[in-house]
Amino acid sequence: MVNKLEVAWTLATVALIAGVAAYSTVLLYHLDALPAHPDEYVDVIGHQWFWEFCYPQNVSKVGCFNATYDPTTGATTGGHLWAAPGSVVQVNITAADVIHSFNIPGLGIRLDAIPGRVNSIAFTVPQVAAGTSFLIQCTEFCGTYHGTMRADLVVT
Ligand SMILES: [Cu+2]
Repeated sequence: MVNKLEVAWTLATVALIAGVAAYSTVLLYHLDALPAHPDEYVDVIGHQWFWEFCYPQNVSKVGCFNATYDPTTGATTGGHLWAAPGSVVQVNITAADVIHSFNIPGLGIRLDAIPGRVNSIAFTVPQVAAGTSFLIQCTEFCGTYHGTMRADLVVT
């Protein structure tokens, strides 16, 4: 004999799980969606052991820039990921040699840099004063000098 209460709580559980699954699927789709017209495209290439930033569509920053981190002074020189406050930036991330991971902890951005593949993510630069910088750190162990694979997102 079928207990009506058992049928009811089974159906309620199935409905609850189906609802959470549907909501999560839609949310994940929107989280991965890239903006149609970001303000800036930046190609990010991970190397052992530095980050390279290229600005393919920015006439004022043509070319590629390597970030050089000096662990004795803690300073990063050379190239930066430059972006204007409030701008929407799409970064297209790859690697030249081994797997790296592009991470901006201050903005909650993290995406793997994989040779032969381009991973893209977009974010909005916070409305902060010009000159403010956010640490960029490789978070995938990539060899001897992985710990020095740092750069800065510099708000211009
Ligand atoms: Cu690394």
